[in-house]
Amino acid sequence: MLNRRQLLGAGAAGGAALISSQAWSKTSNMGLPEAAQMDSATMAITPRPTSGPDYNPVVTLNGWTLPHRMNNGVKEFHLVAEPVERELADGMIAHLWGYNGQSTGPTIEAVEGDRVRFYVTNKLPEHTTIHWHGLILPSGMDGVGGLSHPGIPPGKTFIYEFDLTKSGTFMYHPHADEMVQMAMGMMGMFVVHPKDPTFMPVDRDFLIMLNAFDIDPGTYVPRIMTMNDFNLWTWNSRIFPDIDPLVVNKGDKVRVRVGNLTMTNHPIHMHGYDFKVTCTDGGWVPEAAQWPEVSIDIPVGAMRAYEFVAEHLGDWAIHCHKSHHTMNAMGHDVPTFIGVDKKPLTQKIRTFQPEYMPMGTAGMADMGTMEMPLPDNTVPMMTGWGPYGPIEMGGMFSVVKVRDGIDADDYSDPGWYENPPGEQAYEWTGELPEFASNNSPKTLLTPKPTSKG
Ligand SMILES: [Cu+2]
Repeated sequence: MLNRRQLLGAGAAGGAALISSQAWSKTSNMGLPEAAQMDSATMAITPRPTSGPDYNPVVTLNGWTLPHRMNNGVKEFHLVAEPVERELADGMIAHLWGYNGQSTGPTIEAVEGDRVRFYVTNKLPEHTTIHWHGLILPSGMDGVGGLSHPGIPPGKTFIYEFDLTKSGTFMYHPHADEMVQMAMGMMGMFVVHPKDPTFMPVDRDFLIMLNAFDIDPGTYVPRIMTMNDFNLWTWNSRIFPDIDPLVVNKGDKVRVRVGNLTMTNHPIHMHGYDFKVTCTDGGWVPEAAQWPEVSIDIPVGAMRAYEFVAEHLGDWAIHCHKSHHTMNAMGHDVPTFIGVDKKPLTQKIRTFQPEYMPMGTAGMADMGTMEMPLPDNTVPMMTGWGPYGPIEMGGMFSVVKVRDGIDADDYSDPGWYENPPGEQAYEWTGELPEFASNNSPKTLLTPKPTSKG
């Protein structure tokens, strides 16, 4: 009979310590599951399952779901922690750490009641672990290096195995040299579908992981010591204008699940709709307790899901409402010049530097149109063109595109929304009516106090 080492391959010796005899008895001789790899930031649509409970797979913007195999009734996955190259946007590559070829890592999808087994291979230059954020599991499977189990040394494969006792939205990330490994991009989402397919079904189920990097323009590797002043605010390690749109058919019931593994909170604001918070990382919110929002704050280390029925056609912005988080790389030490006449100074500087261009006198919107030479491997601070001009955004921004007649499995970009006649703001060219202001005698409701003798 084969021993454990032969079954798992030479790299698994360290992992054997994790395997309980009970768990081991369920593992059959299938060797390591294939470690699927993804080489691009293209959204991959997962087909519905063909066996087991039915569920509607989630759609990870610019991401994918990790395939699994069944082994004696256990769902087996193979995650590989490794250095990766991630295209943050067209024209900008980041050298990150991630899983199976990408950062963020692939989404894990399984069903409530499943037993899951994760083979985790460490191809990083230092040890790592995986913490299954929000899942209820045995203490020794919780992935806190040094507390739950020893760190996974470079070159080794460990096994995590546990039952999925509840459905909901969870995350995974290292709990070993966490500051470095998370600043380098190691994180992913973990969705557990309800075993009852009639429990809170939706037609479209989108997934966004909020993350952030500090990468100087022209460089490739994040600065890992940054605590607050990140310069790239990303969704699934991607920035506007290259974050996938959320494409929706009119009338669809839509869920958006958002997880936050950055160093600050993000108020996610969606235009055109109000919606209800239906799930937190603690579980589903009963209908009577669901509260309406138009901006939902996602705390650090937390997840929220919200739902709405897509009744309103159009192109609706969805973004973080911290305005610095809808900008790409910028210098934060730029002084404010609004209202300052820089002409005399500009003339003086131009005698030494003829190409000098003053900026920011009327605001910073000119950044959206400027075609200034940038260092290699960066993107403009605000960018992206819509049908009516520059959108002047970056970072955590995308568009919810609600259209008539989109097929159930179609997530391709339908282009820009054409506003029906009479439904778009337009320029007034007539004479302006005289607006009363509150210093007009007509609008003074409270008579001024008169001095009485
Ligand atoms: Cu934000």
